Amino acid sequence: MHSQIPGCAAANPSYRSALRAANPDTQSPRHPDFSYLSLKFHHMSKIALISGVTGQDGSYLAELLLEKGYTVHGIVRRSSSFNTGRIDHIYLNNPEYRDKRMFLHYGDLTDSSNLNRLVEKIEPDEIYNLGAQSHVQVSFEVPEYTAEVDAIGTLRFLDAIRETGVKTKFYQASTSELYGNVLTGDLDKRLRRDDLITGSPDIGCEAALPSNRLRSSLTETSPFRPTSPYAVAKLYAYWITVNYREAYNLFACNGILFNHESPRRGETFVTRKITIGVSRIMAGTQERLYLGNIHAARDWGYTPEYAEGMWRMLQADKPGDYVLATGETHTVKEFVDEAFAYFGETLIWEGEGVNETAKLSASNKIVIAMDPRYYRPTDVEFLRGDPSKAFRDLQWAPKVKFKELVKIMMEHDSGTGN
Ligand code: NAP
Ligand code: F7E
Repeated sequence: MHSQIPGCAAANPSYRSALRAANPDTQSPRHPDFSYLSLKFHHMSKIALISGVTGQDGSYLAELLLEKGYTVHGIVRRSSSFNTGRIDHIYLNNPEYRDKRMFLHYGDLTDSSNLNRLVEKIEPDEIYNLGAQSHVQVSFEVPEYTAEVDAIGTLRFLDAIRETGVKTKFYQASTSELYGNVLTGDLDKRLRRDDLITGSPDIGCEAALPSNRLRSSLTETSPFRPTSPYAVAKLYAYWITVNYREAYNLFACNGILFNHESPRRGETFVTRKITIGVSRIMAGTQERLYLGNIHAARDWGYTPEYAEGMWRMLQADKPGDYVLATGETHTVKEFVDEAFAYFGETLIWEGEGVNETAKLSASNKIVIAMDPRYYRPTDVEFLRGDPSKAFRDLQWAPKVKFKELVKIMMEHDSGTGN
């Protein structure tokens, strides 16, 4: 048990100063009296600061950066229960990294002075702003809080960089939710569908993508039309990042990431809810899985590949905004079918709307039903991204597609993987 995160060191002086103290070739440290920082593992490696390090993306990104030799600082929210489960393997249980190349700090995106202090003391080379109230349906319940964290939290971070004058690069976790329903085009008559079809499949990434689908995919130049408090908050964050790049010459990038999933995905997001639910149904420990809008379609990718894309954005010559997506889209219903197919089961779907159900063809047992609680006031019906720009500029292309993704998650959640 620990009541405080080991290594949490708000009162400590600048980490970079400490590194300089250890290296006579660099400037003298401003604060030579650091106390706990072990320099053994510091070779003037790059320093990254990650908000949302305890989340799905933050945990994979931290792993990736540590593998690349970075020193990683993560911001952790105070919680009454442990919330570091996704990073315990690289922090709590890893003496090679813990408080040597990985440090955790209490903090919150609602607290400007905390962010200022962390940026000033850590002087990171790269900041990844992944922290957010990230659940779209929950944002309808807590819209003001979502705006505080997701929109103004981003401004707070950017302003901390400006105020402290720390030279750093900034990654903003933008989202395909910004587009809303522009591809289906039924929410706003001013948008002409033809104008939205801007995919360009002819720049060389056909091998990595299902090229026949790219013509109706969303790119960096497609218009935004957010349809939830979450998406509206992220729209502010997107534009304030662009504005700080232009106004203050900041190296700031928006990663417009389409849905990405993994065994570490939060359990209330639909993919993980399905892989856990189907595993339990097949193990006989759960009767039925209740879902909402199963006709919604998403472009689902594999999170570790997207973490690599985030990093690549900050290594580019110039800052920019990039779509990361697979170019392949499937409905929630198809995800359910594929999850049962992992066990060799097929489903028979019957009914419509809230009365739609699915039964196992072998036993006739109803295993899927709808629950109106999971319908959203407004939902995004169809998303498909075109990552051609990321392929061209960053040589980023996703390898894991839908079927492989479902398999990875099913193996994990059913305990049948290696
Ligand atoms: P996630 O698993 O929900 O993680 C969110 C992280 O933000 C957690 O570490 C959470 O801390 C932290 N957080 C929440 N409120 C905070 C606050 N007030 N101050 C500081 N930290 C706070 O989300 P994810 O899937 O990793 O997504 C990472 C980022 O990418 C988010 O900004 C999300 O909106 C965005 N995004 C995600 C996707 C996707 O498909 N996953 C796609 C596009 C964009 P706790 O662990 O304590 O809750
Ligand atoms: O919903 C439908 C739901 O909650 C996907 C976040 O990471 O990706 C994520 O947002 C779809 C929606 O993800 C259930 O209505 C049906 O149409 O898994 P989700 P999301 O809303 O797409 C984007 C890119 C982000 O930026 C977000 O941070 O599935 N759906 N039945 C359901 N969704 C949930 N959660 N639960 C259901 O029972």
